[in-house]
Amino acid sequence: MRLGPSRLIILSNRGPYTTAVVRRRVVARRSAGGLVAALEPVLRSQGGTWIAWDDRPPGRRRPPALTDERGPFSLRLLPFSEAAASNYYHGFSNRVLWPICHGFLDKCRFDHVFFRDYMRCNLEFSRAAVREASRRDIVWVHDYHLALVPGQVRTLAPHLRTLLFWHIPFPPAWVFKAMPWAREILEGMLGADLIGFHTQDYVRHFLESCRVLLGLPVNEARGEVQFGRRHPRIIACPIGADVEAFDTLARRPGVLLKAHQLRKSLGVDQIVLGVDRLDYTKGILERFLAYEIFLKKHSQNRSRQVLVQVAVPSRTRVHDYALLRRQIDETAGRLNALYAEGSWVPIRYSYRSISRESLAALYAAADVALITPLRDGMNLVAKEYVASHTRNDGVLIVSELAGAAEEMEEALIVNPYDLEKVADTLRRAMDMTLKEKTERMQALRSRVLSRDINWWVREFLRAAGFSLARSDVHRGAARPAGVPFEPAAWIQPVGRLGVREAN
Ligand code: ADQ
Repeated sequence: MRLGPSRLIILSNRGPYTTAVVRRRVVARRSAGGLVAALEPVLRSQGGTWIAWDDRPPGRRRPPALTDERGPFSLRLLPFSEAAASNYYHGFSNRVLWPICHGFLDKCRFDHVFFRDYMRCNLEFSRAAVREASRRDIVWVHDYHLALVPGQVRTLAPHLRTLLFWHIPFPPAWVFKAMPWAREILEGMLGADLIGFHTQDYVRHFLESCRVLLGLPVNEARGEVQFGRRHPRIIACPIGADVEAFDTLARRPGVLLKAHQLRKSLGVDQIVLGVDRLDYTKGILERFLAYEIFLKKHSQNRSRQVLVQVAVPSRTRVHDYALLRRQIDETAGRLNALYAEGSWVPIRYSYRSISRESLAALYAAADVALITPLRDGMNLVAKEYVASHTRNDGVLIVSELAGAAEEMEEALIVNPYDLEKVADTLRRAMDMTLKEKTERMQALRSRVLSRDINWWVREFLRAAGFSLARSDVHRGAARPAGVPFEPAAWIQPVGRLGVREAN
């Protein structure tokens, strides 16, 4: 079966475009994420709607939600009041579901007002989906911000086919159970016909939660839950990176030149790289401490390497994130003050979002990628690093607590809490022979390249009973993100625009 006449109704917290002021006009630009790059072409070929939260800060002359009625698909941005949005997003999404799913119970704040507004905002999404979808359409819900949507859509329009993909980990039942609304969340998710996670472990945890918390019969072998008269299917479908984009960029002369200049300006033998959203789950602080152990152990050749860490601002309004930012700043400062020699400093740390071109140049320039999250659903940076090493050089060190580790056995796998071991593994990566590096990277590349973001879209829809021709998904790294996107269709009056953060 092909997708046929079905249109796609995509729901995600953040929309696929950001807005910017160009010559006093608001112009939409495509967001940098791989998800948008993969889904946009499918939406274009099938038609449909992307529904997201209108997270632009309120302003006196705020334009109505951007919509492109003339294009092959439209965009609906849902405005919420500031208080509701804050409880839904900063509150329940980021201070309840995010920490509990990553196993950080101490970071959770179980506030009933958060859940009340989460339910309300989810209901706005659900109503918008039901308004947009015709009987034949597919509603595809993304991530933990919208866990109640599948159940709400099923109540409002039982005939609609709903799919859910959960981008973060799903914790063991005894952890999930600590959340006072665990049962409501599970029931909401079970409104979907198909639920996807990155790994088989998360599938097992979810099934276990359905059995333990809801008392439902589950069939682990078939990945099925019996929920009333329905049998929602639960599968593992690991997301891939936007490989074509990074592979293409990393071969571009301009990007290679940038990588070369970077290496020259840093003036070291080896560059170790960390790239993350600034989040406590990413283990940046622990990485710095492991690097300090490395510096102490190998004091004779210290200035031969540098750790380049780029952190993109994220959730800056949440107190824990502001605190973490300060701790990371202070630790980088302390290490640089303590271990600097002449003009050499051990850590080059920057706190900003960078373009994909610069990211590809950094990946290409780095001898070692040190990807050590304390817990991560997948981690696309690890896959992007591999996609950018077109000459099969470079060493990947990856945390065993990231979903990515399951598919990357040729990487050097570490426990990010074991700082001594991380430091020793870094030494091992630096001393690795070219032959071993090449063999490992070749194996990693063949897997990362074949299971890219387009594979993931096809695979997930196939599991839902639809098939997509390869030509229906994105081909080529065609349009770099950030280039104005069909400006004529998108120009709106100027509103007050804020600085965007990641996720
Ligand atoms: P994230 O937690 O955001 O995603 P990740 O998968 O690593 O984590 O994706 C981060 C993305 O941001 C990458 O595509 C990377 O290129 C980009 N990025 C990181 N730092 C950047 C910087 N300084 N400037 C610009 N871009 C930067 C969530 C889950 C993950 C899961 C993904 C996809 O937490 O576990 O892999 O969704 O499902």
